[in-house]
Amino acid sequence: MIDLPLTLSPEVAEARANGAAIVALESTIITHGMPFPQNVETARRVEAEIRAQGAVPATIAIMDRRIHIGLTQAQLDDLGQAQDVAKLSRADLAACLASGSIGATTVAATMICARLAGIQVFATGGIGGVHRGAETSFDISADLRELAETPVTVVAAGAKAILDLPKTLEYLETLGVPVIAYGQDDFPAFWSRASGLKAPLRMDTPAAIAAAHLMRARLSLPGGQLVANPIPPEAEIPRAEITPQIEIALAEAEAKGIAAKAVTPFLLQRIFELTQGRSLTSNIALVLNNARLGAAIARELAGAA
Ligand code: PSU
Ligand code: MN
Repeated sequence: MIDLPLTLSPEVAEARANGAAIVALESTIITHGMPFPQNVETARRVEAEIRAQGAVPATIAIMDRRIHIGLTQAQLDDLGQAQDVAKLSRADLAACLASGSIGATTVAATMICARLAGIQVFATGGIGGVHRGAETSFDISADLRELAETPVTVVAAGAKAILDLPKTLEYLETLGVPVIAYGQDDFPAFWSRASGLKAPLRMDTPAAIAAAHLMRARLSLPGGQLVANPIPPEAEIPRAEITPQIEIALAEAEAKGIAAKAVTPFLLQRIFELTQGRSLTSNIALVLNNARLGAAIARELAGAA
């Protein structure tokens, strides 16, 4: 057997042994996606929500040359306040583990770690995608290719409207990634329920999503599924209201020459400031909503196993 550098929390280890429902969670949203202390508070609330729904949360981060699957309260607190934590995607994961530094996992790296730990469902806020201007910058998130490679069902609120959503959908189609809108036809746009773009697939129940996940495995199709779960109506910022703030943030990023890994955190932070915190309130609501759906899908998969 290969000796993997995996450390499962006692709760996750027990759930694994019992075949119980587990939902993976990323840590970049904690270190780079939200300010302290809302980041740690949200991480705790998301874990509590998953437990309340009858599943076990597994927040993933890199510490002490190990992939930690399930963090203690103290580890979450440390991560939420630590400075200069590396943002890890597929390209950085092994180097971070080998060097012994602390790392937060993006959607791509969390999918890799979840698969290694035998976890099939992962809930987050939004995935990375094709950035606006990608035709010159070539900025396309590694999250997209990971969805094509690694068999984990990812629940997100669509892709952030800071991205080029039509190109993101085209690229996912090229990669053969199922994009499933949950309970509506429109592909959701993170802070807003509607993007004006129809998602390629629509499913209305966790059972349908779990069945499709299992069928992909039976067909030996590599890659996962993207479940795009619209933000709850009471928490959404309608597209017309958020669009001007997005445009300002994008123009600033361009003027400052922000590139590569810094783009997404910069835009999230600026939109937080420009909306006087409203984008963060929405972000928290949609992550909790995704955690609930992720737990329901994980329960279906556990029942089917
Ligand atoms: N969505 C959020 N907050 C975040 C991210 C997404 O609401 O912090 C993070 C995720 O970890 C995602 C990453 O994988 O941003 C994408 O970064 P990039 O665009 O550099 O690939
Ligand atoms: Mn990028």
